[in-house]
Amino acid sequence: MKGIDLISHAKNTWCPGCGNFAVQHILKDLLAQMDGGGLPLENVVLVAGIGQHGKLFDFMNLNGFYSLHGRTIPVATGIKLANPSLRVICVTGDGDSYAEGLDHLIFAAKRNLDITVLVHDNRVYGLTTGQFTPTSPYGYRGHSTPRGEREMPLNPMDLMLAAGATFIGRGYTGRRDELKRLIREAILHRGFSFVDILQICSTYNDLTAYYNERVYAWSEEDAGDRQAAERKAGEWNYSDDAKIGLGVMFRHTAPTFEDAYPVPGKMSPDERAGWVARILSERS
Ligand SMILES: Cc1ncc(C[n+]2csc(CCOP(=O)(O)OP(=O)(O)O)c2C)c(N)n1
Ligand SMILES: [Mg+2]
Repeated sequence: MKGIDLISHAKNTWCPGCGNFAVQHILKDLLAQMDGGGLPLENVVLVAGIGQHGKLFDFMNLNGFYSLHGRTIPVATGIKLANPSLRVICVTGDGDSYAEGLDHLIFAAKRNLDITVLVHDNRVYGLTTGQFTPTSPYGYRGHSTPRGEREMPLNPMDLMLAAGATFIGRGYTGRRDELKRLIREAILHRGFSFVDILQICSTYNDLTAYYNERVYAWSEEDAGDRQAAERKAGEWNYSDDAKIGLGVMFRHTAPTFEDAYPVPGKMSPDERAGWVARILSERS
């Protein structure tokens, strides 16, 4: 993989101003830097969901898997367990992970599976042209809510804290340097790392002014304190004067799923079948 351009030659079809560009370029820069700093590109696997965000898979030259809608995490789980030495990064959408694939997100966090989940949270179904998602703002008007959304948004930060994620952060594509640092730390974290990336959908949900007025950087001194994290998670209550904190909200060290169920690295298919048979026979 050395020496190749991480941006692929596939024709880019994102709208001008789409937040996905920021994430793409941050990943490109970060992974190139990390390649020279102990994380070889050939050990990185990108797993994409289905949506505008999922096109990242086409637009980057990385090893990976273009999965089904809502199914990045089951695919990432299989990859990680088959070869725990790989760094597995899921790029997923708010529809992908907070609607269709929500159960996978919760249980991967609970297991503390050592993967990174980056949610491109544009708070809308972008690819399918503007239907509401679990994080769409109250009152959001789109094709499926012409009179305005009448449910309050899901709070992914509360959810991930309750589920047991050991690294929880929130970034904003309008604050690129901070977002880059956050994604870097998430990738380096050992255990389940989750970043909710606030990004606009320039066609269906342009919240640029709303975010720019409200975002600020959290103090991270108390990132290991669960009660402080609970307070931070609940701080953005979606009222007009609410502030939106950015950065690492919670960070905690705990045994990973792979620590609890050590999976040998390289094995032939026959060796692996024998290994699984041995485990199953232990039950009787
Ligand atoms: C099982 C399944 N259900 C529905 C769809 C249709 N579908 C494709 S993308 C998408 C929504 C994508 O929204 P999100 O995950 O927020 O991604 P975005 O386009 O906003 O990046 C839907 C409903 C599908 N492809 N597969
Ligand atoms: Mg979306």
